[in-house]
This record gives sequence, C-alpha cells and structure tokens, in this order.
Amino acid sequence: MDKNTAVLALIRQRKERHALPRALYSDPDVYRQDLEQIWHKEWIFAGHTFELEKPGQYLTLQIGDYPIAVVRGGDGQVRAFHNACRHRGSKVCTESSGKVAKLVCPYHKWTFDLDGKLLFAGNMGPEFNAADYGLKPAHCQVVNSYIYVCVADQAPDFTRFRDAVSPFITPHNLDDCKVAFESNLVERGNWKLVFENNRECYHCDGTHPELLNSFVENLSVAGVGGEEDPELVAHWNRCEAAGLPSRLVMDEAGQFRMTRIPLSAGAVSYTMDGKPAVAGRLDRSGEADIGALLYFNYPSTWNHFLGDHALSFRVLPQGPNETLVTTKWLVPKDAKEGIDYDIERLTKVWIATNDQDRRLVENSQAGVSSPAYEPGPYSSIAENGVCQFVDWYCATMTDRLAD
Ligand code: 3BY
Ligand code: FES
Ligand code: FE
Repeated sequence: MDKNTAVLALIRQRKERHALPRALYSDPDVYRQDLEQIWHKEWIFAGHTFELEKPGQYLTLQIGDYPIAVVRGGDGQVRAFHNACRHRGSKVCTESSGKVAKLVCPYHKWTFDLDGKLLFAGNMGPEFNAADYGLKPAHCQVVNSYIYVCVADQAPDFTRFRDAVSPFITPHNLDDCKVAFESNLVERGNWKLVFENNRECYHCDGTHPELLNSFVENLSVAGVGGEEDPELVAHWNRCEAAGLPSRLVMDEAGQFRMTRIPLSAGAVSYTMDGKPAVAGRLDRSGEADIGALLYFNYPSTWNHFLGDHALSFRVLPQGPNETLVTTKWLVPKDAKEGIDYDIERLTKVWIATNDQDRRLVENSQAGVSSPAYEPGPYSSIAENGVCQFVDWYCATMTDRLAD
C-alpha cells in the first residue's frame, strides 16, 4: 500500500461521530499528508494589514514546509514571497517582523526590492540576468485587515469566503486598529487536537474559570446551529437591528462559520469583571452589549470580536506533535496604553484560557498516542462543533487523496 492509500485507509476507519484513530494524530506520514493536502493548498491566515502600516514593514511565518515573508511594498501593496533567496536559498527575512528599506539576504547580500525584484547581486559576472532571479511570489489576499497566503501553484477560490465574512467584520472597524499585545504559545499537540479543543465548550466548566466570567457555556453556541435557541435568536435580532450581521452562516463545505453570541448577563468583554477592557469602541453599532462575533476558517484561524476589542488566533503546525498558536489582542488605533487600556487587564482572561487549553491539548496528545487509546463517541449535545471540524477534515482529505 502506498503512503496516500494508507492515510486514506486510516480516515476511512474512523467511526462516524467518533474521535479520530491514533495514527491521524501522531504518525509522520499522516502529518506529511496534512501538509500536502491541506496546509500547502488552503488559504492560511498570516497576520493583519495594520501590522504592516509602512512600506518595508514585513512579517514572516512558516506554512508547513514553506517559509513566507509578507511585505508592504513602496506602492502600498501587501505581497507574500517565498522567503528563500534565489541565490543559494537562505532565508532573506530572518526575524518574525521588522522594517527594511530593501530585502537584503544575510548570506551574500543579494538585494531585492520590496516588490521582490532583484536589484543587486555582487560579482555574478556579465552573463547573469538579475531579472530572472526575483523572489518567488505566493498568493496573497486581504479581507478586512486579514492577510491570507496560499503556497499552492493554483490557489483555491477566495471570493466565497471574502463575500461571506466581510459583512460580519466590516462594522468592527478592523482597519482602524492596532495590536496591543501578542502571545506565541507552542503546544505539544497535533494541530487537529488544537482545533478540536477550540470547537467545543464541553471542557469549559471546570477548566476556564476566568473565561466563564463572561463566556456562557451555551452548548449550542460552540456548535453548529442556534435557530432552536430563543436567547440566541433574540440576540441576533437585536444586533441585526443595530446593523451588525449576526445570524449564523456556515460554509457549504464546512470550512468557515460566523455567528454572534451573547455573553453572560451584564458582561460585555473578556475581563475578570466582564466590564470593558478598553475605553472606546471598535464597532460602529452604538449598542453597548453586542456579545461576541465568532469566526473560524479552517485550518488556520478562529476569532472573537467584542465591542471594545477583538482577538485573532492563528494556528500553524510545526510537526506531528507541535503547533504554534499566536494570539493578537486588537484595540482601536488611537487607544493609549496605560490610559485607555491596561495590558494586564486586557490580556488576563485569554492568557489564562490559552494556557489551560494548551494543557488540555498536551494531555490529549499523550493519551491518543497510547497503543491502548480507542476513539470514543462525541456528545450529541456538546460536541457538534468538534464533529463538524473532524468531518470537514476527513471529507477534505478523502476528496484529495482519492483523486
Ligand atoms: O475558544 C473559542 O474560541 C471558543 C470560545 C471559548 C471556548 N471555545 C468554544
Ligand atoms: Fe542569498 Fe547567497 S543565499 S545571497
Ligand atoms: Fe478551552
């Protein structure tokens, strides 16, 4: 059996509404297929346009096998490049972010313009044609400040996602904000365990005391529906009347979903007392209590938008058992630290929550790696979201591996 067929067989082994078989969380051949069939093919969330305000600002990330640099050009355009020098392959941008006049490779100083063109290469002789050695571009799209990158030769359609997500985010003034704080957490667990854990709140009670000051453990919320929940429907109606798209939209293929949820009574933000963390508003509704807009886009991001701030989460696999989770706390651009917000108050809940989730993921990785592990059943009440994620993963992989 070749490796693709073996991975396909594992996916076909999965019992409906059950967790995945052990090898899918730990086997290096499966991880390779996850990269080739998903991470190297899909649009991956890289960062925000407001992190690259000025020409020459860049950020870097690793999408599976591909180091990527995202750069704001002299013409104001944001572009993604393969961060591999066209000489002997060195990374050109070696920091996680920075600002440069030109992109200079640290090895032999080949110098590229901000649009990727090779401007200078010393001692290459008269035959050398610099025009042949520009940095290779990767696909790059922006929707409401979210920069997405795709390393495939042919990127999948982006329009469907853009058209669906944009009306939800537009009223949140994302173009007018900044990163107040960023955390980078390496979780010793497979990327699928990270996303599965995010797609349920079955674990919230008993794990997330800080988050539960404002997050309601409404079992249908983290899931896939909502029309049957009168409180949720009332919240959608009130927010929509104030101009905020809120009603759940689920992608046909199950890859992305938006929905706006109410927080617990009296709470408007993810703080210890439920009160705002930031003076000033990110959204333009004029409503004090808009709850939280949630959006995920598999495989790389989930997000929360509140009235006073927003949180973006980026998931990047680093190995079969290792995942980088980057969290950014977004506040209005003109908000002043120490006056309009306090970093410790702003970040306390999700720093604690992320760390608690990290531990859950690491415990799961340890358990599912045991030869004695047997996939158990999902709760039909509290784990519909996890099931939805795993179904999307299995359907996507089956489709591509069976081709
Ligand atoms: O982490 C999330 O985005 C959601 C909200 C809290 C727990 N989880 C279901
Ligand atoms: Fe970049 Fe030589 S590898 S200049
Ligand atoms: Fe959690």
